[in-house]
Amino acid sequence: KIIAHKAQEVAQRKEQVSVKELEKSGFFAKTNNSLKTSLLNPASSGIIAEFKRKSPSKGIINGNVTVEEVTAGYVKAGAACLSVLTDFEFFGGTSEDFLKARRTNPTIPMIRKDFMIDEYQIIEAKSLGADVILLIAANLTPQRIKDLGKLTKELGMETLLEIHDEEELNRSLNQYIDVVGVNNRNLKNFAEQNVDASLELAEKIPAECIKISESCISQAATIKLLKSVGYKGFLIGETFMKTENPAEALKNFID
Ligand code: IGP
Repeated sequence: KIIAHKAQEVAQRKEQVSVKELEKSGFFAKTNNSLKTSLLNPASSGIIAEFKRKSPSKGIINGNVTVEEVTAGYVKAGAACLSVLTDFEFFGGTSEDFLKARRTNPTIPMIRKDFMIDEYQIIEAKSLGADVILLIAANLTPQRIKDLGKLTKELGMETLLEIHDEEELNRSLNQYIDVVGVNNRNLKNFAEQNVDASLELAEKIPAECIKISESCISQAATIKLLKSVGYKGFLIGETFMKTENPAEALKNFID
């Protein structure tokens, strides 16, 4: 359902803004802020802080904060990377949100968080100043993951591959994947509220892959546990966003 909607949206956008038009963006000349490099730095907090207004499972999470204040706060508090949703239908995010966050925070790695299915969206991500794009294994064939990953690399960006289980991992890994993310929240089962998926998959992911754990992280102690099994990054949205001051909430996760 999400993918059908996204395909429609992309078709519409293509008619409104041509690839030629996108390519005029000054961000094509920007050097990439590498997520990989950031996570490999031993001094990194590893925290990938997300700006998330609403979600399909929780509804409105926070409607009272601006993307500029939250992302600037995250960076100041020590985030290793920012994740900004651009999907409007399900998460209330926009390209404008991304651009505002990018302009406010020029040097930190930024993930464009959306359901990527088409080359056009990768070029669009570049035009918005993204450093990293997300490919969700559950939504894409192995060949599409390769094609989109290759283009991402050609544009100087990095690819985060999101998986839920071993089967998705085994069929989707390829030479263009920079970081592997285990999503603890299975999109088929929004109820999941633990990091068991990350703990189970830790040893299945090849040691040379940089791995991160995504979603359902609500306590600082969980980060210690995930670090002990090899995770270098921790993607957190709701736990921060549901508070009045998301950046202040992030500080409790930094030691
Ligand atoms: C953040 P949480 O539980 O901390 O809010 O999760 C992030 O992992 C989640 O928003 C997410 C997501 C996605 C959103 C992970 N993968 C794919 C949209 C699309």
